[in-house]
Amino acid sequence: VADPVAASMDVATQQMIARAQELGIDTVFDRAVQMKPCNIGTQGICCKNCSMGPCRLPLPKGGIEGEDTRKGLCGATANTIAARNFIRMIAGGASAHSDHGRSVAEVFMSAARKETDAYKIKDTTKLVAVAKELGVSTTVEVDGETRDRDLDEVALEVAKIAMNEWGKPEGELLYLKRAPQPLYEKWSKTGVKPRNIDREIVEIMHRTHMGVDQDYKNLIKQGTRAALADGWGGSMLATDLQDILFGTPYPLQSEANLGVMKEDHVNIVIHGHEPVLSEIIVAVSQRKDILEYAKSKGAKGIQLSGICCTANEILQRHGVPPAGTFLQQELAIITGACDAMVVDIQCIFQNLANVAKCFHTKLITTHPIAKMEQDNVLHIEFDEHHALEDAERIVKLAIDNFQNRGQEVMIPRQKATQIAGFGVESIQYHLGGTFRGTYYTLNDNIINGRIRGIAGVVGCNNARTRHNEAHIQVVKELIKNDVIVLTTGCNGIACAMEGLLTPESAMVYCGPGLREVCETVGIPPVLHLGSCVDNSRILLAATEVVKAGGLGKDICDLPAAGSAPEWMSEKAISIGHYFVASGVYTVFGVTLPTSGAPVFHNYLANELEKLYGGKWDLETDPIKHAQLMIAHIDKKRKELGIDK
Ligand code: NFS
Repeated sequence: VADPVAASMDVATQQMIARAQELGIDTVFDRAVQMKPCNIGTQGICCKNCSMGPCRLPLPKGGIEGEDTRKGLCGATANTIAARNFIRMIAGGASAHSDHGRSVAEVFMSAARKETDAYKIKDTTKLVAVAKELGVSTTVEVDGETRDRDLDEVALEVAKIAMNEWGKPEGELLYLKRAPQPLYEKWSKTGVKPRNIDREIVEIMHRTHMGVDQDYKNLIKQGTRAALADGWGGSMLATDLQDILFGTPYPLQSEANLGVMKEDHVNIVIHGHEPVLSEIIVAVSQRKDILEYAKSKGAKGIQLSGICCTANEILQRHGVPPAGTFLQQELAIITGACDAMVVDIQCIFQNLANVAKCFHTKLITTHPIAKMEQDNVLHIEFDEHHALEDAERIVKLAIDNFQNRGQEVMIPRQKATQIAGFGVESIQYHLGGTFRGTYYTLNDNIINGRIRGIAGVVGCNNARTRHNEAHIQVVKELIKNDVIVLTTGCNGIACAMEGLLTPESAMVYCGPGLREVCETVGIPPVLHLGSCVDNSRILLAATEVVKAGGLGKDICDLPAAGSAPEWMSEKAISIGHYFVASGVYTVFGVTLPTSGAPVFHNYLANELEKLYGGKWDLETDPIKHAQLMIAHIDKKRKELGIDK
C-alpha cells in the first residue's frame, strides 16, 4: 500500500488515504505503488496501430551511437511512432474538449430556439461580444436608422454559426482571427489553420493509420492543426457559450478541500466537466421546497461540492467549493458522508464504483457517452429538454440517501478560503486602465518591472508524483520571483487548497513587486481562470496584453511561459501543444512520451520555436521547472529592452 505522506503533500488527503487503508479499500495511490508503468510506452515508442505489432523500439541504455536503425515491421522509425502516438494524444484531448463544446453548443441552440425552460441566455453583454467575433451583426438598418437587433435573433444566428464550426465544409475557424495578426500569419504561412474542428481530429486518425504519414514533421503539423482547433476552436467556443448561458464569471469567495463537506448536510459531489447539468443541480438544490425536503429527512441543508473541472465551472459562477482535485475523487466517497456523487464526462475513475460499493453513496452517471459496467452504478441520463426533472430526481435521490449513512463518517477538517472567478473581462477591470479600459495597468507594471512576467500554470494531478507538490512548488517559486500566475484546472484547485488564491497570500509568498501590485489592486497573486476549456481565457488574456501595447507584437514576444507540472491526460497534451503553437514556451513535469525518439523530441523542444515562437520542454524538478520559465521570461524582457 501507499505511504500516505509520500503520496500527497495535502494533510486531508494523507488522512483519507490512511483511512481508506484502515477500511481495506484501495485507492489510486495504492495502485500506483502496485503497478509500475511500462518503460517502453512511457518513452512513446510502442506502436500498436496494426496487428503485426505492437512493435517496440526502446532506446538503448546510453542512447544511440551512430545511425538510429530501430524500426518496426513496416519500417516505421522511432520518430514516426512517437509522433503518431503524440498526435493521437492531441486527437484524444482535442476531441474531449471539443465534444464538450459541442454539447454546450447544442444546449445553447435549444435555449436560442426557446425549446427549454431550464436554460436562458443569461449574459447578453457577452452574447453581443461573441456575436461580433463570429461575424453576426448586432444591429439592423430600419428606415435609414441603425437599431439594435433583437437579441433572440442574434442568439439563434450565433448558435447556428457556432455549431457550424465543428463541421463546415470549407473555410477556416472563425476564432483564429482573434489571435494577434503576426500569429495568424504564421499559421497561414505554415499551413496549419484548422478548417473545422472535427475534420482535424479525423485527419489525425487517418494519418496515423498504418502506412499513411511517415514524416514526423508532417505528422506534428497535423497535430498542430488539431490542437489549434481545440484552443482557438472547441475550447474557446465552450467557454464563450457557457459564459453566455450561465454568466461570465466575476471574482467571488469560496473554499476548497475535503473539509468543505458537512456531516449534518446532504453532500452531493459533482464531478466531471460539462456544466450543463451541474448548473441546474445548483439551482435546484437552492430551492426552498428542496431544502425543506432535505430538512424533513433530518439534514440541516444541502452541501454541494465539486471535483475536477465541473467543480471549477460551478465554483467560478456560483461559489460552490471544490472538494478536491482529480486524485481526491475516491477520497470524497471514503469520507462516508457523500450521499451522491454525480459524474458526467472525463477524468472519472472507474474505481469510484468499487469505492461507492463500500459505502451508502449513490454513484450516478448522467451522460450517454460515459457509463460504467458495475451494477451498483445508477444511470440517470440527462437531457437538456428535461433538465429540471433530471436534476430534481438526482437531488432527491441524494436527500433520500442521507438516512442510509453508516457509522463510518470521517470528514477531514482541512479547507482553505479562496477567491476565484477571474477571466479576461475581470482582469481588465482589475488591471486595466481606468480610461483606456485595456490591460494598460498590467502592461505598465510588467514594463516597470514590478511584475516580471506572466505564467499560465495548469493541468492535472498524476499518481506517479506526490499529489499537489509540484503544482505548489512551481507556483510559489514563480510568485516569489514576481511572476503573476494564471491558473486553471486541477492546478487551480491545488492552489486554492494551499491558500494561494487569496490576496493575503501575496504578503507571505510574493516578491516585493508583485506583492505591491496585489496589495494595491486587491487581487491574489494567482488568478483562477476556471476549468481546462477555460485555458482559452489564457490565450485571450495574452492577446489582450499584446493589444495593450509596449510588450511586442505577438504572444511569443511577451515575457510569459506555460506549465503543467503534474499532467496526465491527453487533454493536457493538446493544451500544451496549442500553447506552443500560439507562441508560448511550455514546460511539462512528470514525463513526456517522446524520450524514446530524441530527434522528434528535439523537433518539439527546439525547432517548433522557429515556426511559432513557442516550444516544449520537460523538467521534473519543480524549482528548476519554475526557473526555466523565469529564465525564458527574462530572455523576453531583454529582447523587449525592459530588463533593467
Ligand atoms: Ni484538465 Fe479537468 Fe484535472 Fe487534468 Fe482532468 S479535471 S479538464 S484533465 S485532471 S486538469
